[in-house]
Amino acid sequence: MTTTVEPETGLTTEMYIDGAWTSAAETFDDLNPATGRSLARVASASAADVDRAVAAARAALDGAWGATPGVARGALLHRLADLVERDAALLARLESLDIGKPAAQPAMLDVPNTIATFRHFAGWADKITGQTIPTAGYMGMAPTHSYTVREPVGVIGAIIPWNTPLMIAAWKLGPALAAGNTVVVKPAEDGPLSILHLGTLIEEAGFPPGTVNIVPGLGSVAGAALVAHPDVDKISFTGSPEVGREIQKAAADTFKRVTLELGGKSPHIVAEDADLDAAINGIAMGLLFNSGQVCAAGTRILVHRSHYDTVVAALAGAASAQVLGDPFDEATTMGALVNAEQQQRVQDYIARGRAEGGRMVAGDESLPDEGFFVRPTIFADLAADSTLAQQEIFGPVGVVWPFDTLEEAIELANDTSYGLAATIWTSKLSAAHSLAAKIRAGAVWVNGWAAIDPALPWGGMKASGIGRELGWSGILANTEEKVVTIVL
Ligand code: TXE
Repeated sequence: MTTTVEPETGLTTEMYIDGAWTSAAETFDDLNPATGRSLARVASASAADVDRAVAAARAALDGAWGATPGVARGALLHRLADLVERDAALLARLESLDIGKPAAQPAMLDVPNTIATFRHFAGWADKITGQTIPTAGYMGMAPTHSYTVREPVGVIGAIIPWNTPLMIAAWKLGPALAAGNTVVVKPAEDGPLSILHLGTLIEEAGFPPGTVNIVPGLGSVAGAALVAHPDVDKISFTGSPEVGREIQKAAADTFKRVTLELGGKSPHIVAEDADLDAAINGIAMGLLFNSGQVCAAGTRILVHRSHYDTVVAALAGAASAQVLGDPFDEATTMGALVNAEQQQRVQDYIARGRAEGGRMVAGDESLPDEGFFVRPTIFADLAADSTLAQQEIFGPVGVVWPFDTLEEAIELANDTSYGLAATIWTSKLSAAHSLAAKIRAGAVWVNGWAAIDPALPWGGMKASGIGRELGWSGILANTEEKVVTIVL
């Protein structure tokens, strides 16, 4: 099979600092995952470029943006949402080109969710309130009138992964800007293009220069410079646990606030009374969407023994039916992985699954001649402590187990270092609530996978990260609380 995606002309590839598009001394190659060929040479920000971006962000905070009232910040976020809506087709195309997603996926999720996120946080911008707190005047102290205010944290470094770049950039920009912060965005090496186009829309919307700066570049250079920078107040990071751990350690030197979203190994529990067709569809989607490169991918599939053979066979069928190829070919249902390293990493995991005694019920079929593809792969009969059962693969690979009792299902579901999300398939309300209470995960979905919404808090327990994004929790994470006490 040959792919038809060709390099584009007219892509935005420079840095956006202090309201101006600027070239960098060095560039890096952004590859097209469907072909393995270069898509664009993109500016690679140096530590000095990051310095300029942080200085611009600080100046905007102390200047025009800091003086912009909530209602005006909300209006700008709405204007940005309008512009994303206007350029929806282009942004979706950029996401498919850069990440390899089948064209229908960014049009269905990434772009609409980005618009919804900016609109949701536009609504919060003039509604960020504190509390009035009664005090008792203990120990002979004078009574006081005390109240809290929520102030912006300051300059926020937003470090973005490549799996859903535009949407995750919006998840960090929306609450940060609504709350009055300024932001320096560091897109991932493999997914800068949609965020750079978003930069042109931020400029067009009329945010004051320096409010949002975008510094594409290498994690070890631009990312590390942002994390170490003494004038950055907070890092909001989505990526691997390894880098998340390094960020938290480095942030300690300057007492930066951190929000970390570090992926997962999320379970599905299919109870005896589940609607099996809905469960099978949801599980297949949770495994195959974005080629499994989803932090909440449901890769640990726990099925009541009475349905085990049916679910294993149905998932094997769904995996084998996937058509891999050019994201712009309408027949394509699954794209490539983002780069050669991810492809190799996932292939190594599959080899490990076989070596550890897994029964491979789907996978191993032919691949397109070029591009970073991996066939969706399902394993049955692997031990619960096997590598594939425990480690985040970030590819279209699922492991299925039977269980006999819900207690056993909970134990298996929680038997992972991660705790981002879990999905329960049951028609019993009481089972849904009692399972939801016992699962250690930041999000529990019942009878639907990945029911995300900008109004709902997002983040993980255990190794899945620290802190929450989105909704009111996103506003809390982007503000500092100050108490003002007037002695009466
Ligand atoms: O992530 P990295 P990678 C997981 C997933 C995947 C694995 C590796 O399992 O297979 O991580 O992916 C920037 N200081 N997730 O290597 O390196 C980097 O430039 C500051 C899960 O791509 O963590 C990019 O912008 N920044 C995840 C971002 O961090 C640094 C999504 C993420 O890259 C840096 C992505 C440094 N020292 C991967 N090093 C999820 N939670 O959904 C790198 N970066």
